[in-house]
Amino acid sequence: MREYSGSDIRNIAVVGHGASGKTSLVDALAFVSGTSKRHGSVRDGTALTDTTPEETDRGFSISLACAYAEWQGTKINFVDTPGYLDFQGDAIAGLSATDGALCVVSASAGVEVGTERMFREAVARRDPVLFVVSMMDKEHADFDRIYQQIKTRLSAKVIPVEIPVGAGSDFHGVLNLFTKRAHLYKRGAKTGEYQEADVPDEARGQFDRYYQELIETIAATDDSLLERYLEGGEVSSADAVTAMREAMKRMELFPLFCVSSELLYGTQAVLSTIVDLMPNARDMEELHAFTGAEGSNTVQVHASDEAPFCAQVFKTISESHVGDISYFRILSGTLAAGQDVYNATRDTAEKVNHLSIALGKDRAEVTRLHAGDIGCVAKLRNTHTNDTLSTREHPVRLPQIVFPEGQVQMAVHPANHADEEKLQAGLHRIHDEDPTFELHYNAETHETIVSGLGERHLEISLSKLRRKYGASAELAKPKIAYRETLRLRAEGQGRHKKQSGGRGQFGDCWVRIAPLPRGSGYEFVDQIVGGSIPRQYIPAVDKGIQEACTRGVLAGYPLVDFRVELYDGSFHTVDSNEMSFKMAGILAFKSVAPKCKPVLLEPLDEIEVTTPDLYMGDVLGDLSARRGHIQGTEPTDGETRIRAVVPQAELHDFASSIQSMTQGHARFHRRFKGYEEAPADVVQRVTSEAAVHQEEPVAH
Ligand SMILES: Nc1nc2c(ncn2[C@@H]2O[C@H](COP(=O)(O)OP(=O)(O)OP(=O)(O)O)[C@@H](O)[C@H]2O)c(=O)[nH]1
Ligand SMILES: [Mg+2]
Repeated sequence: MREYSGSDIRNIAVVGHGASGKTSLVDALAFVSGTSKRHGSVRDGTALTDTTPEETDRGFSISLACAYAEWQGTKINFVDTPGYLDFQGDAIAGLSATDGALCVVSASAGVEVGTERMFREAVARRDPVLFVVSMMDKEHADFDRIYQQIKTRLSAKVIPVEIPVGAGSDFHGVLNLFTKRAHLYKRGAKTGEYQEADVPDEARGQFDRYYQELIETIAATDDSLLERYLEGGEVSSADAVTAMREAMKRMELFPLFCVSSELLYGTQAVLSTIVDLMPNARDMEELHAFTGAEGSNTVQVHASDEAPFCAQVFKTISESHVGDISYFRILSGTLAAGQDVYNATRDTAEKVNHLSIALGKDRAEVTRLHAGDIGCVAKLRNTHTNDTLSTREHPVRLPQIVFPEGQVQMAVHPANHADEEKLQAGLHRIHDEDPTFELHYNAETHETIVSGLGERHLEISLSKLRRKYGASAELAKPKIAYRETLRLRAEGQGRHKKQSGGRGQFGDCWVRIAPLPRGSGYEFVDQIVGGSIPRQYIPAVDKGIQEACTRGVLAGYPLVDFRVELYDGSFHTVDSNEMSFKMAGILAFKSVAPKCKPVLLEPLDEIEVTTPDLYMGDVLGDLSARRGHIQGTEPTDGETRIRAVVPQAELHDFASSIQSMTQGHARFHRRFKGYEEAPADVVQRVTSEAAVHQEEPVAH
């Protein structure tokens, strides 16, 4: 393969709703370009960019994958992204690594919530977007209807550039409005071969209507073109293409195309259009990177071969027998096979032994890649998603990709105890591959908690864990970290005495226990005067109480926010020791705390839901049904932001219920707020559960 420099490279993310036909389109584009030798299919598990067992078994994409096509002297790098919300992290990573997006809309399903989300994401990043109506061969495929849907639901600036000839089983060609030429396919053929022809009679009416609209729309984006057009002059197709490319950069126009990836109709035209209309990799927006491993100064990064090398790793995937593969985009400079590089994010030296470009799971080795290109390298020692590779001489860190936050939390338990170590190591490896999969240990409930973008995300992450790292685990509802506190003050004695022949044990203390405001924690006050307890034993009493309060008196949850005053006691010159006074502290806590009117505290989260107004009533109702307190609502741009405080115990299935209630339109953030006294029915339930599980302590 020849070397491509940035001006001959296009980097394109393929985005859209789940099952809209992205993976099939990438396969078809790579095949008709001649880069890939076989026309694969998602249904048979042979598509170029759905390759892991998790993907081929289920028939949808889970992680991003790269492929490329060489077309008209240009290399087009595709990043196929998953459409399901649960795997949105990789769609974001895909957009971050590219300069433009193909937004795929199925001709039968139309605009869906994932289409909307990814379109808005691309526009927010100022990436030109080209819409492709896929599956034009399917029954009920209706190009006009999809065009209107995109226009009303996504952007009035969408404009058809290529229209279908026929639809459904009669779909047999595409008509380009710029060139006024049709590509007509032999009905039913799947070779991608076509005949070029003038506008066929059957499409004449449609052509005239759309042509008029296209030229007027383009002219309206460019003053000199508009003048010429209004004066009756001809707008050449070269001028129209140039004006459209400029308007696309300004987010003023979004061209619309149509294809059938299954039949390969319209696919060559999409390739040519990407070359003509999408920005080349050299024209990328200027970036600022931080200098060095620690530095906070920034330097400008240009996609120039002459500048120092730097690249961003937007994905790492570990493959059995190969190890980690890091996918990166070169932002500046060039990279040669065998080159030493420096990971400034982790301050580690790395060597690029096998420099490759990916075509699905196949990798072709190359000797050099230029600024703007996308490549991959196997077996870096300590490089993960979001790291910057640069050089020792010019170390920089690029701004990081911001991944969506976790929406669902589950506890994860090893299927058997022997797997515990493998499980922990494997979970960390999965996090390294997929930053939206996170884990932490909850010391209060003694559980490892994993979080992700949806239940399916967590389940599939565990299948990966089993296959790649041989660790079986199960997901469970996380235990709630209740706590206890006290309402009243009380006092009393703890006396430990043991005489069992030889030296005995003796410790005796008197304490007052009093509640403290929420969040104050624990205080110990030494009020001993006159040496009723010798100095050296006082910390032991404190220690005993701290140990005892990890298991509260109501339901065995840690008791917090109280003060202990140690005001009296007695000792024995021979039998007293630290151990005896620690025991006395434990006994004092056990006898006094129950007299202080213990209460149960439950953890609460602050939730911020943003939902289209249409669903606001349902969301408010759902939050109230979860014992949520609505703090306020704020309108934002056709949507409403609702803030509420909701007990964690009620939030377990919140993510899936809110998604189904709002058809995937709502987004939410959740963060820990604090503890509040639990209502009587919760206390009743928790204490009776604790009574049942008395043998399995919640906290040790
Ligand atoms: N008839 C027909 N079916 C298609 C076409 N393109 C895709 N399909 C089918 O539609 C389904 C979804 O296609 P995919 O390519 O997996 O869609 P995707 O957008 O990659 O889906 P996710 O990876 O889940 O986001 C598969 O069963 C494909 O075989 C097409 O042009 N014609
Ligand atoms: Mg896919």
